[in-house]
Amino acid sequence: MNKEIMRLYLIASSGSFKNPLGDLETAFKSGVTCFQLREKGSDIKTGEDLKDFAMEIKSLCRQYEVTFIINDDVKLAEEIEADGIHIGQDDMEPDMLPDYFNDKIIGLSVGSVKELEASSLDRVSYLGIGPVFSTLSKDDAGDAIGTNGLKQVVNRTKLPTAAIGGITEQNYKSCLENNADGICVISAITQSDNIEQTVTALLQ
Ligand code: TZP
Ligand code: MG
Repeated sequence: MNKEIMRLYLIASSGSFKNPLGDLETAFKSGVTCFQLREKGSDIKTGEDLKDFAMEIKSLCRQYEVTFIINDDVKLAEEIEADGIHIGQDDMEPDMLPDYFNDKIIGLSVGSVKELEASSLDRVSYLGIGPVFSTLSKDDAGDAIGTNGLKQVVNRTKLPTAAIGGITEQNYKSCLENNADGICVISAITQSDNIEQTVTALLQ
């Protein structure tokens, strides 16, 4: 997998934006390189609604050459033929994913060197590492590992890496300076008043 896909990785759910498709289009047009649909929270889409929404995002992703990843939902990822799937430490083991994903991108969350060493990485394409800084976007994210924790994991893997958790315009460079291939954000972009400006800043 091309490491450049990790450069600016956005995660959002259908409820993250006031105008989801319009705001996503702005983000993609401005230079987001990878998008993960992570349908969590109070106001979520399910069933056909979710599938239709995911198909609309897929066509936007194709238009702007953004890689499209589905969080956790194996069935949805297969149905809409997403580019890949992202799984956490508490989800299905990467080895247990159906053969369908053999030629797809498989992302895994890792929070420490210990977790990295305990993970089965044969089928894993990239790592999401964090939370680097404290975050309000994920209840069970765990303690922040800091840029030191990030560096320790990054330096022990050859896989492409994206730093995640509490990343902002102010601190993103410290993640890249510690050798992460890219940054992965939710709130920095979903809560921005000017998505184009924020994306541009995160790409400097
Ligand atoms: N996994 C680890 S931290 C996190 C996820 C999904 C949330 C990141 O959100 P934010 O708003 O960029 O801190
Ligand atoms: Mg998960």
